[in-house]
Amino acid sequence: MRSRILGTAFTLAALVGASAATTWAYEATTVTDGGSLSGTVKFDGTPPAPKKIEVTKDQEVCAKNGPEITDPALIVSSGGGIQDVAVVVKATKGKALEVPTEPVTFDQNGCEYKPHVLAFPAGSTISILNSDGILHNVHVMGKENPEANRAQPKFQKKIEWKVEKPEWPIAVKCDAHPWMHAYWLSMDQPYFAVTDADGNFKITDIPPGDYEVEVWQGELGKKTEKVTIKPKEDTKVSWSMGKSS
Ligand SMILES: [Cu+2]
Repeated sequence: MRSRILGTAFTLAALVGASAATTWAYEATTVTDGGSLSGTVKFDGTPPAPKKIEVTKDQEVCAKNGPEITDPALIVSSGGGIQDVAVVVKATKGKALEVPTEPVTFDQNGCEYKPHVLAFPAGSTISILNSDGILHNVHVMGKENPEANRAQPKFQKKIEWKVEKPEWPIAVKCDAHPWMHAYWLSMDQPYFAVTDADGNFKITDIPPGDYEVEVWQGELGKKTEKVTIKPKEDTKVSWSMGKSS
């Protein structure tokens, strides 16, 4: 009996030690009176015209979704909303960060990455699809996570890739098609969103309180906003970013 108790105590100590070494500051709790944060991120000033990319290779496949590829680096809707902006509430506790049981899809289609900005919980497996049937070369430029560079030949429809550590943004490039670029955001807490084509986002179940919110866009950089989340209420915001902000 005594040895069993000692054994249990030792196991617990080992687990505590292990988790202290591998987890981060975020604490999962039950959220019963959470509020939400929703709104739009708009371009400050006159929106730039979408940049067209010159396709210099594999023209027949790369043009399959249309004769031209629009550079995804900065896309502003007719209403001024910015697509692919990351909105990250800097929460230290709240609902659990749930790693998806199914892989998260990241496609290469018409020599474009879909989506341009992919946000997911740290620990997720990314399923990198090759819908083009040509050689792509996925170059994931992690700093906290290992940098990795893998050719994906035309016959290889899928590569699965686990991103263990929180880190954002992680630049992703194709070494075969220099215009292909994207970002992966591996998050250490669940209160994040990426804006849609109209610049809209919504984040739910946030514990009431005051927060800083990081707003990031690949071309425009990062800025910090402040919000107050009230119990069971939606806090609506309209933020802007520009070349100089
Ligand atoms: Cu490619």
